[in-house]
Amino acid sequence: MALSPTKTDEAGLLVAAAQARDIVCADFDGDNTTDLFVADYDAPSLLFLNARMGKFRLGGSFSPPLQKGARAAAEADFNRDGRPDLVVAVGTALLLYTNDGRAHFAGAAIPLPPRLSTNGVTRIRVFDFKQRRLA
Ligand SMILES: [Ca+2]
Ligand SMILES: [Ca+2]
Repeated sequence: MALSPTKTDEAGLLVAAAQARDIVCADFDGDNTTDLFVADYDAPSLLFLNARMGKFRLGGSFSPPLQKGARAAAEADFNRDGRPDLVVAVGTALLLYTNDGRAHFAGAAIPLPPRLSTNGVTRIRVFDFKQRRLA
């Protein structure tokens, strides 16, 4: 099924995100609906909160604010508080945004080994190497 610009606009998803590099789905605001995080390269990344009935609205807050240059993103409950968090690769940095459960995120940089900090991260996959459930 082709996605028409009209339907995309009706859903609230028609935005200038020409260089979207990754999309992460999770219930970031705790309302039992799936939200969308779009990691964008040419513009700051965006969080679309599910407004139900096939509609989304921009939402959430990020500190530090989202920047352009995102190359990849992933979701998991990194701090094991039951709320989905985000990790975003921006330029040569990797930022962990912990979620308060209402789509308010506090970010902290994750130090990268020199090889990765030179080339940047272009893909993120989450795996629990200690066999504890993350997501
Ligand atoms: Ca939601
Ligand atoms: Ca969490």
